[in-house]
Amino acid sequence: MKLYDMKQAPNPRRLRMFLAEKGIEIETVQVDIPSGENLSDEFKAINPRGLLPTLVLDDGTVIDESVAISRYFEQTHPEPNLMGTDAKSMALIESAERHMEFDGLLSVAEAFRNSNPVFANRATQGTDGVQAIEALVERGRNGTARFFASLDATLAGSRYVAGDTFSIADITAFCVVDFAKWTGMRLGDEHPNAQRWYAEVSARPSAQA
Ligand SMILES: N[C@@H](CCC(=O)N[C@@H](CS)C(=O)NCC(=O)O)C(=O)O
Repeated sequence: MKLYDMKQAPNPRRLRMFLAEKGIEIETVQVDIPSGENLSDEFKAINPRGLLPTLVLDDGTVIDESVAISRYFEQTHPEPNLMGTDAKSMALIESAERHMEFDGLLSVAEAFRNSNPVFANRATQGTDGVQAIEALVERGRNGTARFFASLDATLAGSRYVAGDTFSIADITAFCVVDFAKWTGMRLGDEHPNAQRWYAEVSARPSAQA
């Protein structure tokens, strides 16, 4: 089994955190996104979408999408549970995870991709020749600010993002908050609940993965 990874990138990071929580160690191959290694013929022969993380099983099966790969490992290594144990908790965790991804990760990515000169001609992940659009930087930053506010509101009522139990939704949210720093955006004094949660998640060994 082999995991194609990039140490600094947010989606591979959330998968590494997930694996670290479960104590799973697998061989990783670093693929350099800024230099375009993920767009090379060699990598696209493995994953034509050019995206990380990508997992290749021993039988040659290729799985991409961090949540799908996480689902695979949730099945093979059920403990500790990170994706729910029954119909209700599984649905609530998946709902929260999607909120973190669609409201948070996509907003930060929009601000980041359209402002970083490295990606001026690669504004869409996994492709070449897509021009950045300056107006999307502000839209992404506004979305990030809304995400911070809603994360804080969620965490006013619960210890973790999807209730009382640490889950994949916390991993996504945590990686989004750190990714936002690349755009100069951070949780502030107006987000005390998110700050309390962030300090707690930062102290988990998996935060170093
Ligand atoms: N929805 C995908 C997103 C994967 C993704 O966008 N990965 C980024 C790294 S964070 C990537 O591979 N970017 C390649 C590029 O920028 O060309 C997932 O959850 O795995």
